Amino acid sequence: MPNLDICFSPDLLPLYDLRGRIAVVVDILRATSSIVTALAQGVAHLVPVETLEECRALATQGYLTAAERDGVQAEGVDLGNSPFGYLDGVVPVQGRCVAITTTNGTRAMHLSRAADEVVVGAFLNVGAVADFLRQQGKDVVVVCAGWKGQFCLEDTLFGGALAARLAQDFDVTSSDATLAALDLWEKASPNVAAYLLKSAHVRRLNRLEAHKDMEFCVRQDEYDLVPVWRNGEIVSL
Ligand code: 3SL
Repeated sequence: MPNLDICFSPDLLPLYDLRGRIAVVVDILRATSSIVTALAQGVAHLVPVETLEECRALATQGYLTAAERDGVQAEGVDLGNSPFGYLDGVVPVQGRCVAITTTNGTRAMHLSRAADEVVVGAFLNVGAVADFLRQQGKDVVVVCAGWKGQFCLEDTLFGGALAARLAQDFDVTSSDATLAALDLWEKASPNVAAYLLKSAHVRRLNRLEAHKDMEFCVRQDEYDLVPVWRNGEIVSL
């Protein structure tokens, strides 16, 4: 039976061997939720880059640019990191390609490159990701983007939700990290939005008046798509 493990922070990745495994990178608030939403709204592909300079440079190749630092949209780009940037129609996104850089989410993706496959996970597509992982039958590591190396409740909850859905098909009991995430999910799942009100990131987003983003990002199974990062591009399978 394949194993499902959880890495609580990208800074812990040196302790994990991702080779031969699938990495599910998750940054519920908000990078991976925004990436899933972008693809659902018809974005052709996204290129996750590490620096603002790389992101802005891709504009010359026709890319829309999306960039966030410390929760705020960077200067001189088309979009920030809110999923509503892809939904509100202010910037038409259908058929466009997007260069994206965020404080933690795109960093976690780059640090997960050793995996056989890098999958983008969010509550918005958790069921589709679970189905994909079942089909692949490989060991999985959920890579939580966290916040500047620190543990985050919301990404851990996603790990617990995914483990709960895969409990029949994967070993979800060998890793204490997965067991902890499952326990947390059991406590929070009756009302994820209410549970997350106490989290550091929700308090941070509320200060930025982005509370509706959190309410959107905790919706489960909104989109039936599995984004994978292949050949430098995040595409929907
Ligand atoms: O760090 C990130 O990748 C972002 O998702 C953080 S924020 O939600 O835009 O503040």
